[in-house]
Amino acid sequence: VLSSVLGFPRIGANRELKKITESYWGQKASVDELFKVGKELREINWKKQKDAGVDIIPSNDFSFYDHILDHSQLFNVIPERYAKYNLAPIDTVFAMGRGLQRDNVDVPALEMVKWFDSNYHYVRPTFTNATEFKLNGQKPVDEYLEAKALGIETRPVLIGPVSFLALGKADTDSLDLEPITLLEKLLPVYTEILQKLHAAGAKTVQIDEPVLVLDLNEKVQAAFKTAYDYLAKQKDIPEITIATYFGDVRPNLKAIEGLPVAGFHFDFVRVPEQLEDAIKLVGDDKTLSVGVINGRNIWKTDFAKAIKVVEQAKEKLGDRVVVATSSSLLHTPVDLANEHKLDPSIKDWFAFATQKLGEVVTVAKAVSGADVKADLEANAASIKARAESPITFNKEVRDRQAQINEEWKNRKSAFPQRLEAQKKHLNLPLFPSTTIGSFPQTKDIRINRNKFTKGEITAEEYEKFIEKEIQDVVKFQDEVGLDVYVHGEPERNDMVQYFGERLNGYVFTQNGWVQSYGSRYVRPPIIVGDISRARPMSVKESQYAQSITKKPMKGMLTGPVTCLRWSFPRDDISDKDQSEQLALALRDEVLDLEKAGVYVIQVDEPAIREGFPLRDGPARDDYLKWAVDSFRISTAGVEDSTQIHSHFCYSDFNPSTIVSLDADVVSIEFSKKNEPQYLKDFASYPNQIGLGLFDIHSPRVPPQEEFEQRIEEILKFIPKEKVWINPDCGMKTRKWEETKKQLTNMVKAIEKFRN
Ligand code: THG
Ligand code: ZN
Repeated sequence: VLSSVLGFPRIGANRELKKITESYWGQKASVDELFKVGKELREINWKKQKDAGVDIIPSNDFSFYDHILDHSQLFNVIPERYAKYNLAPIDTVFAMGRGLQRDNVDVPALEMVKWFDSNYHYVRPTFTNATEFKLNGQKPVDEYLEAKALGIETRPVLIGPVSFLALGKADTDSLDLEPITLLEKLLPVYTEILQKLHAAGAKTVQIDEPVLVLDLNEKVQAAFKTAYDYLAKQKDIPEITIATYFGDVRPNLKAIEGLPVAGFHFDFVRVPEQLEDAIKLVGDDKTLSVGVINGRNIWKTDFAKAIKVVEQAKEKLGDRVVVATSSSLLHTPVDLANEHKLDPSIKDWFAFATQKLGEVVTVAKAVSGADVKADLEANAASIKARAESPITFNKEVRDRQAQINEEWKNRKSAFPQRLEAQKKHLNLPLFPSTTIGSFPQTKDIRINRNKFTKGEITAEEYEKFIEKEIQDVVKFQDEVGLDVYVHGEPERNDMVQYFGERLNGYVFTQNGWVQSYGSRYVRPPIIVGDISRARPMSVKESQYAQSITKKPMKGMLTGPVTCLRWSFPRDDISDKDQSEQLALALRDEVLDLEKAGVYVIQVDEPAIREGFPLRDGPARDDYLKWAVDSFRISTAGVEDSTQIHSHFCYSDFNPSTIVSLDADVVSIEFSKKNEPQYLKDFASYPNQIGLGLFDIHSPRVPPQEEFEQRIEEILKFIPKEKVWINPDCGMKTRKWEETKKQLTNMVKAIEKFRN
């Protein structure tokens, strides 16, 4: 039985990819240096997999920014506003991914959205009526040959034609276009790239069709047959394995039954129940790739369980079974060997991407009858030690959870009464302006944080430094003329990591980076046990910030669902229970902030949408119930006159979910939403709302008139008393210079409307 990996993290064990791309963007590294590092990373990853004994090793899983964006570039899905500059291919990719404003170039980024229910973001393929598919270059072939030159045979990975179209959208100038209708025009380009791969020597390819785990309309369902029947008729192409992951394919089985392909890959970590149907689907001639090593978490695989699943498949399919990671390992940190501070007994519970390579191979060996007894025994001991560890359980926390009732979830009064109390208390102008929380994380901030972490400066010195930063941020907001201030979060690394580091029940890595988008990575903290708050986590900084200004200072917290989603959660208790534990800890924090004189408190829940079950059904209602409850438990304890804000980004949000949170003010990412419907959907939002006015991912500075146009557009749909003025998201990834210009133009644009 062969072992297979669907994709490996491309960022490098020491974030080499981030460093070189950011140098390149800053014009400190040449394109040759950029490509050289890319090549080195690919080589390291392939060799690592080869050395681990992996049989089927992926290629074309590398990307300098985003692998879906690479396909847009490869197939010439490049809107004219980028194409017209005739930039080098890699610069076109970066311009589409992050926007570009330089000399005579001025173009915003394409929309970026969540990759299924993960914390990875892809750049949405954006089609126009003028889209003409053709091959631009041959990245998959080049990378295949590169591996081959190293003596490593790989299986190239492509996003499938149906998913590529279905995950994309129509551009503003072509809103009537349904991307899936472009299928027939797209397929010849797939033939071409597949023939080139074949000519280069590739015998098989992995074609990802992850949309198979979503609810699909009839047109998209029908597209599978069209696409794969067509490809089967083409001469001289590699054998195709269709890969799905993150969910349940069963509702779409009809769409893929009998497709003329060599095999399928299913995720049996997420949905073990689909095994029987998967076995039927592959019939008596196809291969089933059995995803049993979790590509989305950091826990050691329970070998006994995994082997059982594979054995079941093997019983029916014999040699036509492959042992695989459930998905690409893109979503896991690179290597546990780089962690030197974890308690060894806890470290023993983890497997990162590199360790998971070994796991795939071991499971494949075990089901092939090789002697891996020692490995299996060691694994069983780790699994047992974790299950029996006392650090996973806290009786006080469980008792408090048992006490939660409806009262904990409801504010004292309904919104209209709260609004009156807040008007008196906060005295804000029409169109109040604010920012989402973070301000630029400068080099100076990072240097001082590092020094403090390493003990090179004292806690007092660090505190002084943070206070100085807060003073600067307050002064900056005075100058720009904002209404509700933030302290800028200079003391925080990541909004989830920061709180994780202050809560019991969590552990952290030193180097456990995972790509979130482009060159931006996160280091998710790991929940290992019941969660509780030892002491206030954010009060000191917010209280200090409020003490130096008369303007209302907004306290900034990360909501329970987002803390959960952006951590590596436990798999031994439910998400609901973990979220509730976080909610209780945050409730205490919210009340402590209020006690400290902070009367505007933002509890961000940008990840609430990403946890939404991928398919329609009762699981969604279940999820919404506990997710909304968790938010309400954290926020509902405050007085009417205290204003609760929340913030959402990175997804298409359903207004009804947001309504049920009952926050007084919500801010929502909006600047790249060009669909008028999205605005209409929020028109009836009952409380106050700020639709983000500019894209904070881009250094681009929209002129004042552009802000005025956006506001005017919004005012056509939303009554003026409800409208707040704010950016799309926090500004921590921007530079001060850009931030100043962007916010100044934003605030200036308000004048016209106030007058
Ligand atoms: N934190 C976490 N997940 C997230 C976000 C976040 N997912 C969605 C969205 N925000 C993704 N956006 C970002 C934005 C910035 C950064 C990461 C994800 C970022 N990372 C720093 C970097 O790569 O340089 C490192 C942060 C650190 O020092 O810890 O800036 O905000 N969890
Ligand atoms: Zn945001």
